[in-house]
Amino acid sequence: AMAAWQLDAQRSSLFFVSTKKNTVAETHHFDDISGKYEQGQARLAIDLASVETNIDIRNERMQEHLFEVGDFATALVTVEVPEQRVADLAPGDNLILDTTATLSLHGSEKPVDTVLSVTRLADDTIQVANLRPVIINAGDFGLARGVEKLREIAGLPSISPAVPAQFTLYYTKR
Ligand code: UQ8
Repeated sequence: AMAAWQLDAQRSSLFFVSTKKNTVAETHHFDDISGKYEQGQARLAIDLASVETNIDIRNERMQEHLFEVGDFATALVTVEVPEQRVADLAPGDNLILDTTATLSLHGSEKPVDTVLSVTRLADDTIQVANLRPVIINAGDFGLARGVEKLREIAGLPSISPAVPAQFTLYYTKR
C-alpha cells in the first residue's frame, strides 16, 4: 500500500474574491478546511460556516442567505491524482497537472477544470496550489439567488456572480 496524506489545515488556505459595484473587489477566505489524499483520490472539505469576510454581519448573511449552511454545511472537492505521479517526485520536484475536479456545493455537483502545481517540499510534505486561476460561477451551484439577496440586503447596485478562487494546500505523510 502507498502513503496516506493528511491536509495540514493550519498551513493551507482557500481564498475567493467578490466584486461589488462593478469596481470594488474584496478577498475572503474559509477558516476551516480539511482533507486527505489516499489511493489516488484527494478530498477537500470546506466548512461553509467558517467563511471569513472581515465583517461579522456579512459572514452571517453569507452563511444564512447564500450558502444556507443549515441545509448545506460543507462543500466537497474530489479529484483523482495518480499515486505514482506523487511517489515519483523527489524533494524539490514540481509537477503541473491539468485535470478536472468535482465540486459539490449547495446541493449541486459540477466539474471544475483546474491546473495544479504539485511540489514535493520534503519526503513527508507536498504542496498543491492552483497554477491557473479558478473561477466559480454562482449560477452553476444554485447560488445566484443568494448573491441577489445579499445585494438587496446591502443596498448595492451590483454584485458579480463570477468569483475567482485561489488555494494553496499542504499535505503531510502519515
Ligand atoms: C495530490 C493532491 C493531494 C492533490 C490535492 C488536489 C486538490 C484537493 C485540489 C483542489 C482542486 C480544486 C479545483 C478546488 C476548488 C476549490 C474551490 C474554488 C472551492 C469553492 C469555494 C467556494 C465555496 C467559493 C465561494 C463561491 C461563491 C460563488 C461565492 C459568492 C461570493 C460573493 C459573490 C459574495 C458577495 C459578498 C458581498 C459583496 C456582500 C455584500 C455585503 C453584505 C451582505 C453585508 O452585509 C456587508 O456588511 C454590512 C457588506 O459590507 C459593507 C457587503 O458588502
